[in-house]
Amino acid sequence: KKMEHTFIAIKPDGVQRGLEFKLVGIKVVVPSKDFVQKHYHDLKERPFFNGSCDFLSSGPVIAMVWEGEGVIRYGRKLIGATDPQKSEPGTIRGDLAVVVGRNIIHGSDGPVTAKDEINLWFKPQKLVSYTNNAEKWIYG
Ligand code: YYY
Ligand code: MG
Repeated sequence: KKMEHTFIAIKPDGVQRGLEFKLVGIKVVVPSKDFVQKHYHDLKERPFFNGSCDFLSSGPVIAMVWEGEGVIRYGRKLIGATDPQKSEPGTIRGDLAVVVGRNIIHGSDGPVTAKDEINLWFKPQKLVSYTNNAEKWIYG
């Protein structure tokens, strides 16, 4: 089979018109076990720590930084409860995952972890800073 690759880019008009929240960083990586142990360091005493680290380092991860008022809390709301069995329909985990050990997506749980996780996953110069022209309509 001849596999192809294509390059897709959201152009500036799509970026400016698209979303409530702003994507300011994105990359695809296969993180090492050592790296994800840092990511999950708060959980190192928990029985599922090793399994969660094995899983998160088992393949490509799409890592993103989103920006906006309330984005940490809203992100968690969109993602749903840790256990997909307890996530509401309409949430990402509620709709797309079944068990806690394969719950499809991560989101920082508060401002301190968000800052630490962004620092761990992204070099500051890899994040962009720009003004969305719709901001005055979104934020008033
Ligand atoms: O922030 P969140 O991902 O919703 O849950 P955490 O309590 O931070 O746990 C991180 C990760 O660990 C979770 O997404 C799946 C896994 N895990 C587990 O396998 N079993 C548990 N009882 C709790 C968490
Ligand atoms: Mg967490």
